[in-house]
Amino acid sequence: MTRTDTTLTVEQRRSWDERGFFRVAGFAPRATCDAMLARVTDVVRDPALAEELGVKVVAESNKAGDPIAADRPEDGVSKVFKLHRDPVFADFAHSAPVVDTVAELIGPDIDVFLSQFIFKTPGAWGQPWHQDSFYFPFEPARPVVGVWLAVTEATLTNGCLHVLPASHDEPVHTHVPDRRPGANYGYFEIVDHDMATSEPVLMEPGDLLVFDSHLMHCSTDNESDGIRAAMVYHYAAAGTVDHTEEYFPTINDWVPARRDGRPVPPQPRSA
Ligand SMILES: O=C(O)CCC(=O)C(=O)O
Repeated sequence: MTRTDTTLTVEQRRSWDERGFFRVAGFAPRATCDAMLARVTDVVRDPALAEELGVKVVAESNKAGDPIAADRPEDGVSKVFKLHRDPVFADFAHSAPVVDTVAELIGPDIDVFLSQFIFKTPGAWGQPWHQDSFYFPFEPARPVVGVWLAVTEATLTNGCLHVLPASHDEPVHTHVPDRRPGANYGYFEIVDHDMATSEPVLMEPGDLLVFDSHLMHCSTDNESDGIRAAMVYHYAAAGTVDHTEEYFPTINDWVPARRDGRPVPPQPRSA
């Protein structure tokens, strides 16, 4: 389902160390991306299925006043969280190419603790500049690794990611609530740092961005007439202590992903 060469290249390692991220072109086949989009669409169209899976569906605030067709509720959805126990998403999250790559950056035993499908339909807001570790009050605090799979192409027009190379060396900055009135759930932004040297990350379906949780990144609004979808997972070391509940209701769900040098097979939600 995915590429099988997981040892980091010299260039990937250098980019990770010096810039805080690397991109893997053609990591997953188009069929994997299409299966994810089809499955998450089924989930948001079926509230009973969404409840059974225990996912969290978040509305797109910038389309709050728009008419959304009853048979296309996904047009009004921003993100769907907690998908990583569903087989379509778990198969990817636990696959050897993914967990072996992430293990090179964290250590041999890792858990996947967060997943989100981002619809980014036409008119949807981008996510302002932030560091993912702002959301992760963990012990140890790092390393935490995000993997961002392009489900569709990501372009300057449809709201690709932008990253600030080398910002993974920054501490976690103060984040203020997204200043747009009625901003999307969970959107906070960094306003005390110069982002002038940022770079867009243009992606084709199946490309993967692997990034450090201190890397400053954002995405722009979708100004195109097509969807810009992505599936994002986060991983940390097994045994990490998660203090999120002490600050806000958690959407984290810790699942062993790799032990003893091997992927841990996906576990059903009731396990
Ligand atoms: O894909 C996007 O639009 C934003 C995603 C993002 O910033 C994140 O996953 O932390």
